[in-house]
Amino acid sequence: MKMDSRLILALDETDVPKALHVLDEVCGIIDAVKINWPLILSAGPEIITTLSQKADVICDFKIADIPNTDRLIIEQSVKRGASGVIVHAFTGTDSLKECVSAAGGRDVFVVTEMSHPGGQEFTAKHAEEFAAMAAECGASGLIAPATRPERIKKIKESAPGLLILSPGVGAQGGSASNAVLNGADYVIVGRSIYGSSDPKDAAQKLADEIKALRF
Ligand code: 3DU
Repeated sequence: MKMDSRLILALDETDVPKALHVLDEVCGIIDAVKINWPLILSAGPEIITTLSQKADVICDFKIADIPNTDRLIIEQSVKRGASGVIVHAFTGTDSLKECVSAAGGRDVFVVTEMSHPGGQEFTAKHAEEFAAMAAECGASGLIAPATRPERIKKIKESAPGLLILSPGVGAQGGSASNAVLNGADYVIVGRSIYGSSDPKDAAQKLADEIKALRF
């Protein structure tokens, strides 16, 4: 995945023509597009291939199963054009190792502490362990909450060298700058871009905000 704007679009728009239009508008700005069940269930899995012709696609299926099922899901995602997948860590080391193996060099990003308030009830208690396990299993990176930027820093310390992708910017209340200043390598933004009346302008403003931090 390129590291240019450090912006990843979460394309949870379920109106398929609108989703395609949004991606066309912003694909020159974003580094990748992340898709989740809402768009897959609306458009069908062919959408992975369609989008992969325009941008790197990260399939956010939050895979959390036994190793064999994890492998089957990842193989199908990769076959359709995914360049990365998002998986849960609570399933344990064997599942996570199988995810990395099945991805065959594509990126595996591991959820640590989730960004919504409920993320503090369970995921926060194990986030550092999840991060260390992700590093041990050969994952590419971690998902850590832009809504709690101080936690990004802590989670990153548990797995130095792994990429940090942070959702929770905008609609969930987090700030792109705070996330990046606390260690996020990329921010993941959905509604603030695809729900905007001018998605291109919204994406450009976020890209400019991140660029102004001067790396
Ligand atoms: O809140 P937004 O509309 O910017 O979308 C955020 C996206 O990131 C959405 O697809 C959601 O499922 C995903 N995500 C989180 O928001 C928080 C997490 O901890 C993990 C994934």
